[in-house]
Formats: sequence, structure tokens, C-alpha cells
Amino acid sequence: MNATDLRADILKHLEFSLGKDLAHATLYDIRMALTLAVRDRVVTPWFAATRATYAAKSKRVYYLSMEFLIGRLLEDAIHNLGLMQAAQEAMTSLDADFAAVLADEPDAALGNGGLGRLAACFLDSMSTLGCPGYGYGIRYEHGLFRQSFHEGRQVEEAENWLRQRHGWEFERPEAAFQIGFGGSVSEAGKTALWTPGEAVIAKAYDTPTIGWQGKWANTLRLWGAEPVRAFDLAAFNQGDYAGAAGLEAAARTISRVLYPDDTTDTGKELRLKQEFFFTAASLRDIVRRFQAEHSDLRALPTKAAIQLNDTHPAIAGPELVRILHDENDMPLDEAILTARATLSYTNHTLLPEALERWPEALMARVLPRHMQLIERIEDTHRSAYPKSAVRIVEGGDVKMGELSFIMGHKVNGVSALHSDLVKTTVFAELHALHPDRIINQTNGVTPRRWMLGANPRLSALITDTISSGWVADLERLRELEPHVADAGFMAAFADAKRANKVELSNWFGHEHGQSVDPDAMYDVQIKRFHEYKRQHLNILETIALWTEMRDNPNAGWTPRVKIFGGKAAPGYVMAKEIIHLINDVATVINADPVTSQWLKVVYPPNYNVSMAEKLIPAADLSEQISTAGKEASGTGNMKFALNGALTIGTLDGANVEIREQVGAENFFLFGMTAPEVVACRENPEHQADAIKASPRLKAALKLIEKGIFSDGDDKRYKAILKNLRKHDYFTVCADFDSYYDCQRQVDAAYRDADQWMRMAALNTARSGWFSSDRTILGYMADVWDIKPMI
Ligand code: 475
Repeated sequence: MNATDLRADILKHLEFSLGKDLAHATLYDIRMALTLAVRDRVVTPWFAATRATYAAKSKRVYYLSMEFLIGRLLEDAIHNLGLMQAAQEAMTSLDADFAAVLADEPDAALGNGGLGRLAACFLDSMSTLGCPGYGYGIRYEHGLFRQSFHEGRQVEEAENWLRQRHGWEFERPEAAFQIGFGGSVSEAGKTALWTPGEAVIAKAYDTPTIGWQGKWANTLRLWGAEPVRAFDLAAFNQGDYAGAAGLEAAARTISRVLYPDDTTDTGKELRLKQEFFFTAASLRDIVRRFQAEHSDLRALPTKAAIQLNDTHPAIAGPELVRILHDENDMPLDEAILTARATLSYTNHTLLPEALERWPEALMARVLPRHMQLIERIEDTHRSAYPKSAVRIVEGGDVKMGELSFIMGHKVNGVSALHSDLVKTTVFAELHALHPDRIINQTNGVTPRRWMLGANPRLSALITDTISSGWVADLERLRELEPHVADAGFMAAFADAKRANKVELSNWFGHEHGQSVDPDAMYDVQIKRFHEYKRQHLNILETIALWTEMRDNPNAGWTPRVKIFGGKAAPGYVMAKEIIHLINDVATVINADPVTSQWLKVVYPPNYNVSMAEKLIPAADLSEQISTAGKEASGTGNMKFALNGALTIGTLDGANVEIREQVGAENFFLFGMTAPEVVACRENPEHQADAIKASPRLKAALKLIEKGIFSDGDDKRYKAILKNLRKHDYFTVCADFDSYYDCQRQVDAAYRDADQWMRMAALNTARSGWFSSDRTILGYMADVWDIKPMI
């Protein structure tokens, strides 16, 4: 494929798809024309993959997820199709700035954080590996809110990615299902007949997801909600215009907005309706596809593997039983067994507040037949294990974790440590009954986006050194190891890192009016704001370091830029106060004439996938400092290590495995282990004791209290201070000294630039195991029983 052909197609789309003359084309027009020209090239392999799957009647995987945090697609597709050079040349020939064209694409932010981004990496790997499958989710009109800061406080604004045409999707008006809610249930022989009281239409929108080198493509099918009838003509004719449109508005509400709550349960009826809406539509589609090829639904588990991404689609259990039993007359016991053999469940969090529960009364009102079936599922489980105290319905709530566990043939955690904790904590009783059900599949990230796309400089060096096989076989990065002894390679590695840092600094300069010294250490913490992720531990250490620098200006400080990024759920007050504190601290520290040569704090607003792609390749230090036992895995930690940043971290989530892979000598470990944290909490004075023992921590807290960062306002951070001094569930105080000391070891290590770069290069060389290709191969072998088609 050459630039001339691509250029001709771009011009064709400009004229016939967009109705624009090149002379009047805007950046948007050029971007859309390029998108459509690239999309054309996705369609052929997409059809071929679909035809091959149908021809072989292959088993398919269906990945059900409330969230797909995809980001931009254009550059990724160009890479996967090998069109980079052609696209660059075509853009130049049209006098367009290629980088600006790529940056014009809005991020598809249909997710909150780790769980949604993991789903996006999985789609990429499934397509790269030729694993036939579909992602199923919701086509939210508004993705995750846009964040800005007003006087240091987070302000949320609705995001509007669909204001422009979404160039990648194909609307499928013919693929639509009616989804009911409420109503009543009547007995119909052995089964039951559910007559919903209201209904909406779920309409499909398909986005092809192309794999590496265009060898395979799968489909991401997102459902949009529409009214069954467009509007009430009678009301309109009587002049009631708002009333006439009300039906439509009510129906569309279901796919209107992504819930911005990451790891806290919201318990809202609309959320339950969203969950049922996309799960039911997806199951109808899956069963329809099965029945087009096969007649006996008992064979469903041999042809479909349905993965539940956390409990959000957990209603799939009872809904599949309802389809098999009520609609297809399969005996109940057999329907339960068939559904279980088809379904499996991934747990992403142990935080008790994040484990979904729905009030029984709400469930019975919104999904009356499902409530009955949940009770039948529970009865069946109880008669099989009469001595067990496990209940799905308890204290007036339906517990979606228990439901998912009981209705899945495999349950997996997302890192080795997390899967062990799943066995010993939340699902200990169920694990004792079903000892083979819980398995581990450690998360991974796609090297196409997180190295090839995000870090072209390092990618080019790697390819020059070991050729390009690493892109689809990331373990081959090990071949870099011998080159770490080669001064030429190491100089090139350091040059790539430095160039990435210069680029980031320039971006900070023109986007946020604050460029930073590329020779300083870039110390980065980017992730959702949560007390368990402990951004406040990081900012407390920053305050303590600043104090030390002022007291000791001639100590030979290692220059550092502390970079933060991330959003807090709009209702999470404590997380929002931590954001405010970081911005306040940044204002004071950055203005200090003595220390600002060594210490800066930068917090660009509205962190998203595209910002991560800029920050990660430029990072020297990766902050993975959660309270041990709380971060299920983390995936940002993997992206940093892959891009040659060293980790400062606790023994939590996948940090444990990262440290094993890269070597303990190339990882900065601090803090308590998960069992030590549990033991520490036995002492109700753990925070007071830690503060007493640490003059530095005590002084840092005091500075906040005195209003040093809040214009003398000594009340502003009362809640944070009180929490740390009185309660401190996340053991910030108990881990503080260990963290501070570890950071000073980091300072010392950074001063030996050559040695630091060797450690960085070893992180890259030894991160191959964290490819999501490895993760997906694990699911295919251990959970889905599916073989690659290519
Ligand atoms: C973990 N999101 C990470 C990542 O496995 C892990 C919860 C409720 C509602 C909406 N979103 C959520 C999560 O629970 C989530 O993102 N969990 C994360 O999953 C992938 O790497 O440790 O916190």
C-alpha cells in the first residue's frame, strides 16, 4: 500500500463521504477522510476473519464489559496495518500536519480506569492472536467526565465525544433487540412467562478491532438505547411538545452516561438497568448467532465462552438460565449447568465497598423473573452443599459476587497476590466448596499501543537492535539484555529517554505554561484518585523533601519533577481534597526561589489514555505505592517498567511479579506487606505511634495544618489531617518513613546516570511477560478452551 493510493482514497472520502473540497477542508475533515480511508483497509481482513470463523463454526469468546477505555484509534490502526510511512507521506502531500491530525481525534473514554483499559488491551491482543471473539458493551453518549481545576479544586464537565461523527463505527439498525424491565411473571406450565412493563430498543454499533499486521480483526459491539416508539404523536398534536419527546428521552437515558464511580458501588436503579440492558442484548445476540449454526442449546458451552468483566454483567447468569429454561424449555437444573459451563468471571477488586449488591426489593421490581431465578439458583446450590452458610441473597441484598462465582465455571483474579487473596478473603467459603474454580490470570498490556505507538524512539532502537519480532512476541525483549553492556546501545537508550522528556517538557510548556528541566528525574504517579492508591503519601513525602531542601540547601539534591495525573469520582470527597492539596502544594513549592531548581510539582488536568501515552515514555520513576493488599493488579505499573522507568512500590498487586521479573536490584521496594498491614491495624494507635516516631511526618502534617499551602487557612485540610491522625486505614503514616528513606535511595541511584540507565534498560528487557498477548493466551487455554485461528 503506497502513499499515492492512500492519498487518492483520502481525496475520494473528502469529496464523497464528507462533501468537502480540499480547498475548504478543515483539520477535522482531513482527519475524518484519513480515518475512513484507513477504515476501508480494515474491512477486508475483518470480513475474512468473520468468514473464517463462520466457516469453521469455531467457538468464540464474548467479553462482556461495562467499560472499554479505548482512547484514540487512528494511529493504532495505521501501525497495525503497516501504513505509517504512507500516511505520513499522504498527509505531507496534502499539506496537513500529521501529528495535529492524529491529535484531533477525541479519546473514546468509555471507562473509568484499569478495568476498562484492560478490556481495550484484551481486544487488541485477541485480534493480534486470531482469537475469534467480540467485545460487548454500552455506547455511552458521554464518556468519563472532563476534569479541570478551579483554584486547585476538581471541576467536572460532561464529555461529548459523539458531538463529532465517530469515524470508526458501523451503525447496525437491523441488529436491534427489545429489552424489557419491570412488569409481572405468570406461571406457564413448568416454566414462567415474564411480561415486562416497559421496554427499550438496544441497537448495535460495531467497531472493528484490527490486530497486528492486519492478519485478523474482531468486533467491538456497543449497544445504544432507543425508544420503542420514536415519540408520542398524539401528545405532539395536542401541543405537548416536551411530553411528546419524553418517551424518547427516558429510553435514551440508559446509554446516556458512563457512571464515573470507580470501585465504589452506587446502588442506583439506572445503573442496574444499564447492566441488564447491555447484558441481555449481548446474550440475545450470542444465542441468535449460536442458533444460526447449531440446533441443540445444550452444546452452547462448546461454542461460546462468555467472560464477565467484574460483576457488572453478573445478571448474565439468571438471564441465560431464563433464556434456556423459560424460552427454550430446558429443565432448570440443566439450564443452570449449561449457563455455568458457558460463563466465567473475573474479579478486579477486593474493596468491600466495590462489591456490588442490589436491594432485593429493587431487583424484584426491575427484574421480577430474574429475582425468582436467583432464588432458584441459590436453592440448587444449597441443596448441593447443605452444610454451607454461603448465600447469594442475604440481609435483603442480592450479592453479585456470590452470584457470579456460583454461575461461573472459572473465577479469576488479576495478579498472583490478588488471586491468593480472593481465595483467602472474599470468596474463602466458596473456594472451600469449589477448590478448582479460582485461578489466576495476571493482567497485561498491549505492546502495540504502549510501546510501538507511544514510544516510537525506543521502539526504533529496539527494532534496530533485535529486529521487529518483539511487537507480537514481547518476551523477545530479553534479547536486549546482552546489549546493556554495550556503551553504544546504552547511549542510544539514554538519548531516547531524554528526547521523550524534552518532548513532554515542551508539551507542559505550551499546554500548561510550565516547562520543566529534562535533566531532572521525572517521578510520575498517574491513576484514579483513591485513598488506597495513596497519592497523599506521595505529596506528604514531597512536603518533607521540600522542608529538608530548605533546611539544607547545600546537600547536593537530585533535581526532581513530581508529576501527578488522575481524576476523582465526583462524589468521593476525600479524594477530591487530596487533589486540592496537591495543587495547593504545587503552587507554593513551585514559587519557592530556593528549592525550585530541584523540586517542581506538575499536575496537568484531565488525565486520560492519550495523556498516559505522553507521560509514560518520559518517566524515570513509576509510583506504585498502594497499601499492600488493596491494588488488585495495576497495569500502569507494567507500562512504566516496559518503557524503562524504575518502580518505587509496595509488595502489592502485580508489583510483586514485576519485581520478580526485572530483578529486586532494579526495583525500589518499601513498606509493609499485606499481612503486615493487617497486623498493623490490630493496633488502634498505629497512626499515632508512627507520627510520634517520625519528626519529618509530624512536621509535614503541621505545615499543612498551619495553612502554609492554603494562604493561612488552617481549616482547609482538616478532614485529611483528622483522618490521618485518628484513623488512617490505608496506613500512610505507618509506611511514611520507609517510603521517605526509599526515595532518598532513589535520589542516590539517579545520580549515577549510567547505572540508572542500565537498570532502566533491564526493566524494558525483562518486561516481556507483561504483554496482554500472554494474558489472553492464558485465558484461551485455562478458561475459554479456544485455539488461535492464525
Ligand atoms: C483494579 N473499576 C486494578 C484493574 O484488572 C486492576 C469498579 C466499579 C465500577 C466501575 N469501575 C470499577 C474497577 O474496579 C477497576 O478498575 N479495578 C482495577 O482493575 C484491571 O489492574 O488493580 O483496581
